[in-house]
Amino acid sequence: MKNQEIATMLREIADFLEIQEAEYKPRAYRTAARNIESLSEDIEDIHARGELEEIEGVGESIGEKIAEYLETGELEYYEGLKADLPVDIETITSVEGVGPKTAKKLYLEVGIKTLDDLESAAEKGEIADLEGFGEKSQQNILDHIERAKESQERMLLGRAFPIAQDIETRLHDDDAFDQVDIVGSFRRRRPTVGDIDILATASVPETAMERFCTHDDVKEVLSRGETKSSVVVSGDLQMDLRIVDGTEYGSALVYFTGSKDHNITLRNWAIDRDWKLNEYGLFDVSGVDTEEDSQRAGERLASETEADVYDTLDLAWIPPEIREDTGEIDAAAAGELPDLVEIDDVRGDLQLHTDYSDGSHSVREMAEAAAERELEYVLVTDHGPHAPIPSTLDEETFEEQVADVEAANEDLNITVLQGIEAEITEDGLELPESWYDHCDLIVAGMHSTPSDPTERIVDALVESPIDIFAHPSNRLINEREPLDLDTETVMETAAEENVAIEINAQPQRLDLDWASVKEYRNTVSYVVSTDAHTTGELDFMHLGVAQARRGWCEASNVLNTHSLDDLLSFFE
Ligand code: DGT
Ligand code: CA
Ligand code: CA
Ligand code: ZN
Repeated sequence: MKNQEIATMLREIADFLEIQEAEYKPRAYRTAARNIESLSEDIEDIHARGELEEIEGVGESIGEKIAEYLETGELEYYEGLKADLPVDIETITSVEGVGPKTAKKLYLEVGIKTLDDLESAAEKGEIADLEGFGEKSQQNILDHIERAKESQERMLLGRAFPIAQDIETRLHDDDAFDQVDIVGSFRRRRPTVGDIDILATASVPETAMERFCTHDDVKEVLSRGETKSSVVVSGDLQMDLRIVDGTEYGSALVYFTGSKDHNITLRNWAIDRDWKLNEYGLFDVSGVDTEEDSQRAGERLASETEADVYDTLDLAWIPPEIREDTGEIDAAAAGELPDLVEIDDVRGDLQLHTDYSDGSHSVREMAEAAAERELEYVLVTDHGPHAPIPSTLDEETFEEQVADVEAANEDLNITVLQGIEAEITEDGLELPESWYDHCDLIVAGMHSTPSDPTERIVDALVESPIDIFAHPSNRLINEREPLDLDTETVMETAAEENVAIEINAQPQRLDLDWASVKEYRNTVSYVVSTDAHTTGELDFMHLGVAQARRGWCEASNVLNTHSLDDLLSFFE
């Protein structure tokens, strides 16, 4: 699947166009990239049907470029832009504070092409001397370069998802493979993944390996062996495949799912019982000479299924999302594992944007798409005044939206609630008084980085009629640090003020982060919201639910698993 690869290319084109000060075009390319990234379908299949231009945000011009790239493996227009400015633009602009225009200047004046060039120039003090830069911006670059480097190594879960799922489906459908599972951090749904680990069984492992390593999507084979191979696929994602014996599949699943810390604690749990646990099985080694170093020494107690392994260890089966060694093994022993929330428990989505602010679709289109996903209610939350984005609601457009929402409620099979994503400013929400009457619920978020974020947020929670506090830390994974918040104070205030805390499902947010979700799950109530800006992004819900699961949440911890009446009565 080349969706991610194409989205990245379109973003680079947008950067180049921004440097040329092209109007509108950069935004058009970014919107197209965003829509392509959230497609669940393979863009090559869409192209095969001749339907590229039916993708939202893809018109004739972008459509033709995608077609050229898919058909020839290259896009002349893009190659031309790169030849004019031979800079690794996406990587350099991933440093917080470095935009496309800065990147151009750094290239023209210092010859910086790569992240490494940028780092060594900053270390040598060459950047401070440039006009318009100075010591402070040089230090800023140094401060943020580490994060940018890490972001090259770890892909967002939501970006890796379609790529990984596509490969999993392909291997499942391939006769050469029997069982196939994605394991590692992907199975645990960590917010970012270093690589994708795949575990499989196959009657003829050589044939399975051959199929895996020679597929069209493989860009590079890093290593190839009889039972283990590593490749890099389209989108620059590394994939490891391990083929194991079917009789040892369960213990291999446990081992390669991890986390490493979970495995260590589990292995010690086995050792305490005179057993040995490894990727080959669970063995009773009480009668075995300690000098014997065979991995399979002793009497095999379990290994075929994961359930067998945990069961034999006298543990309940532990969902992969909570295998992080934060108390799950003791809970499994005591029969006290949480009954984790599931995607099918979710009945509504409480943050989404429309074309009244920075979304791509109308109120009606978003509501219809939510109804197709069997949701019972949605809250429309376009950006209110003072949000630092180009298009926000004003008195006129808000009135229009209220009318649209009413009209949608007349004939759609879903309840559309009127909301807003209000900006938390120095002076609270600053909304026109009449808007409060029109809104069923008010979502508030902060999209700035003041020096006193906790104070501002706490004041707003206390003084304004906020129902849901959105993406609390305002982090962008791999891009922007979280706010320096006193999270405990914010959570306690939210609880006192009856404000729900959002778990935002956007791949780059996943905010509130899962560790805090776990810590405060008995203090506050959560909502999981997609913050969708397109109809396709409504499918991000599963990413948010996965983070709620990592935070040990049951359905009762998540308000949008409730019926509409129960949800609204919480906020009364
Ligand atoms: P990643 O790829 O950095 O996002 O994280 P993981 O968790 O997928 O780690 P990875 O790909 O290095 O290894 C996959 C799994 O294999 C890992 O979750 C647990 C297991 N594993 C790897 N190395 C070790 C180890 O040294 N000790 C133990 N007990 N397990 C390991
Ligand atoms: Ca991995
Ligand atoms: Ca790996
Ligand atoms: Zn927002």
